[in-house]
Amino acid sequence: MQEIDKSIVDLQMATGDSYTNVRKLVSGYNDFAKQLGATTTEVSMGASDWLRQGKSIADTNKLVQDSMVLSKVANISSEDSTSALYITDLDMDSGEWDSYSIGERVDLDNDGENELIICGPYGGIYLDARNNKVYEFAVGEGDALVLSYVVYNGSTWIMYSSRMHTGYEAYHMEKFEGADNLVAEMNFHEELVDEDNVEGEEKYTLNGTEISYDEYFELCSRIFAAEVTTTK
Ligand SMILES: [Ca+2]
Repeated sequence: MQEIDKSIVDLQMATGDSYTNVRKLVSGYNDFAKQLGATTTEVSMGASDWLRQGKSIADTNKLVQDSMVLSKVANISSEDSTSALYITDLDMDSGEWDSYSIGERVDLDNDGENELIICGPYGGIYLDARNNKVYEFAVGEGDALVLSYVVYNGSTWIMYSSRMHTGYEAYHMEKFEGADNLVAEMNFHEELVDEDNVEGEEKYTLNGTEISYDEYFELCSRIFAAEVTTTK
């Protein structure tokens, strides 16, 4: 109870509001906290950080909810997640095509610890939590860089796909062992031999070397069968 009183004083200072109003706010956080398995103090501390940054109470409540969900899933402290700027920029669960939602936890960089997938436009964002901070591990940046991941040859690979133009598809795969340690890359693509003739012949390339259609088809079949898309 003592801790909660401290958070009330803290929130009062952040909002400049009355004890009664802040008490009401905190009992609301109590419900949030129960749903999320957090403590009311954790939630209140998050809220007072947002309020100090000049957010309204309504915005703060939304932000607290999103960042607490993130921090609980990513297992980081809520104080640190409020300093992660991208959360304020993300449109979470609005149902719009470009909104984001919390996805699976997957070991995307093969180091034995799970990263967090935020599903969203162009494959969303893959987050890595370490040293109590959240890092952007990979992000889908557009139609020419659609993010997904593949479990291939016993490891997880990040994949960027481009399928924007008729007769042209390109795939870039990256394998990490730890988020800072890129250990392998793979590039394969198909393109028109004559780019003005969309009905014409195509050529297929793997890591800079031309391969046959059969080889290309076999490679694509194996990879696409193991691909997990994270666009919602
Ligand atoms: Ca990992």
